[in-house]
Amino acid sequence: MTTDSPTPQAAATPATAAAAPDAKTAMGWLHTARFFTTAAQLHQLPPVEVPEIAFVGRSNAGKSTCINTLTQQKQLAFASKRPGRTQHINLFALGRQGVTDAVFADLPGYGYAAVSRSDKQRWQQVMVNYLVSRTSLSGIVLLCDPRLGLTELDEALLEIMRPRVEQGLKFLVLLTKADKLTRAEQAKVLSITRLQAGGGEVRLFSALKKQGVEDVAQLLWQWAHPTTATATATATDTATVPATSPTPAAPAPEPTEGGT
Ligand SMILES: Nc1nc2c(ncn2[C@@H]2O[C@H](COP(=O)(O)OP(=O)(O)OP(=O)(O)O)[C@@H](O)[C@H]2O)c(=O)[nH]1
Ligand SMILES: [Mg+2]
Repeated sequence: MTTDSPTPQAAATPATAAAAPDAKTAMGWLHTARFFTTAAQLHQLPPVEVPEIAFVGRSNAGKSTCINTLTQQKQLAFASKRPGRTQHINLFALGRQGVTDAVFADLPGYGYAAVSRSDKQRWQQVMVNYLVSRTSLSGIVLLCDPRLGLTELDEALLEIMRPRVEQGLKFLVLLTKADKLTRAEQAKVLSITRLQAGGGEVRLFSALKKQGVEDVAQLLWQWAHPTTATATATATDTATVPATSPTPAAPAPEPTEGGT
């Protein structure tokens, strides 16, 4: 059912996780992702009634590329070698047969040196407001370039999120661009980040080598379907999403070996 005036659902209600679907089901579900809306300000975002999962992290960490890889779509989110490419909160709707059962949010990155101080402060405020007050937010994927590790800004974000995580908000640290590391380096950074994440979920991911994709797909499916035991979307868990969606204006390149 699609409602005209959706009421945001209570955020982070602890719920029993559904059994993991097989990788094919999870990947098929992710492939249903379509552009929903874009906004520069939090108040411009429409409320949604379904679980919303935000992709956050430093600029250039690989957030947009990760969304494109998970959804198996080359141009859904804007990805670029140039840091600071994503400048709005972009929402994508997921769900079979046009019935939305989850929303992904691609957020602009932080820590991009070339942005003016006032722009940085304005954006950080938008992001903090979003993370603290977005009622539909039910999961966060914090993307991190493992060559940098969790930086001060990432730690600050973890601190801001702590109260909501304690209330049941799902949380995953994704170590991107794993193809840039040797196996030994991967193992080392995984164990260090696990300690830093305080027992939270941590995974290695490579858009280039498709490493970790199915595993993350299954985890996100579980996040989005906390109370259902099957892969079928429930009729009541819907957001108001246009039947047809505008397409992003600019193409997004595939990750390349040259990507930083
Ligand atoms: N080698 C490699 N490069 C990657 C991978 N993921 C992303 N990249 C590259 O990293 C660069 C930045 O990727 P984006 O997805 O635009 O990063 P972002 O986090 O969305 O950046 P902002 O929008 O600026 O916050 C691009 O050149 C990508 O091709 C990966 O898994 N492996
Ligand atoms: Mg981006």
